[in-house]
Amino acid sequence: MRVLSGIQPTGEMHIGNYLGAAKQWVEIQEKHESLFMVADLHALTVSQNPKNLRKAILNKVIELLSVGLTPEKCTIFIQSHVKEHAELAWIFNTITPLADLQRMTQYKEKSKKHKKNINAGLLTYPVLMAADILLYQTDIVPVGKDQQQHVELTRDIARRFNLNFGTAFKIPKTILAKSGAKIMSLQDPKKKMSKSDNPKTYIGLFEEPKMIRKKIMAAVTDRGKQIIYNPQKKPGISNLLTIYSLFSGKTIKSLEKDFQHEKGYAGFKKSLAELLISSLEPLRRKRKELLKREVYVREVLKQGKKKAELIAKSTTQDVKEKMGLI
Ligand code: ATP
Ligand code: LTN
Repeated sequence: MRVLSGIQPTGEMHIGNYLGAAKQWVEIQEKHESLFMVADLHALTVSQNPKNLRKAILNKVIELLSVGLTPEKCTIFIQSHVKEHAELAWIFNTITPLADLQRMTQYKEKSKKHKKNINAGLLTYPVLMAADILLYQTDIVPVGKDQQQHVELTRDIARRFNLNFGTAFKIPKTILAKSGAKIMSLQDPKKKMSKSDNPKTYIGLFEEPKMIRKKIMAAVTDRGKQIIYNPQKKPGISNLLTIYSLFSGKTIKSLEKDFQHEKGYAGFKKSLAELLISSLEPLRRKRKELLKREVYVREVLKQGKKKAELIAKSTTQDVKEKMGLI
């Protein structure tokens, strides 16, 4: 089984990204041949400041290494370092109906949000994502719910190519995180935690202990005093219980029991803040260390590019031959 996933070099990773995506990636690299990439070409579909982007790309690689991806167990690379992504995306553009792209939810949402920059790349974003996935003959794509529609489109593109020109691609499947697929905002537990929101609404993975305490103590909770899981009636405390459970490995039922004699939320929140601080401490330490090792990080990327390129070149060669390019 081969696995591939990607993350854009935007914003700072938070506990939602970790519990919903990155934590699974760390487990997957133990079991399957895995490739993880920083989708820098995708990030260009909204306007970027070149100086900031340059920093953000390396930062994202450092974050991925800090959460536990390791070059001994998986391939870590930058999308634009492997030219075949852009090449195959062009080819896929010619077999993708415009109407399929126009009905994508992310395209509709982003073109509303970035009214002054509705560029062609925003529309063809999923075609590039299809190239990312299909280049590597990927079996499994672990992503959050928001990206599922793009993987469906990828499957359509693969089937269409195979039918018209002969079988060149595997048909990939999505896997979603079982629990933690949707961690909610600390300030509005009806909304998902999101890195483009106000920093008060999320806990960054590398945040200082003082800030973690402050944000958890200020998290919006519900009426009443009991620590009970009920997402409808008590969305705030339920979200905090989910986070507690995923970081401690304890079930929500046993946490309810542990805290049944509490006379308010303060004790529970304090305990959660300390749990987060100690769980995130190794990640924070690893990141600090990696920030001083740019040569190593660049070497990881060089090796990643080499490994990825080998597979990407062989697929592209086959595709070109099948299409009649000489
Ligand atoms: P943005 O705020 O810029 O939309 P984001 O926080 O939603 O960013 P992405 O970079 O789009 O994060 O997503 C990276 C991965 O994390 C994706 O697989 C996505 O599904 C997952 N993810 C994002 N937010 C959450 C969340 N609140 N809970 C669980 N998983 C999440
Ligand atoms: N669109 C994804 C990032 C991404 C990706 C991919 C994920 C780019 N290419 C290929 C899986 C497979 C996002 O915004 N989270």
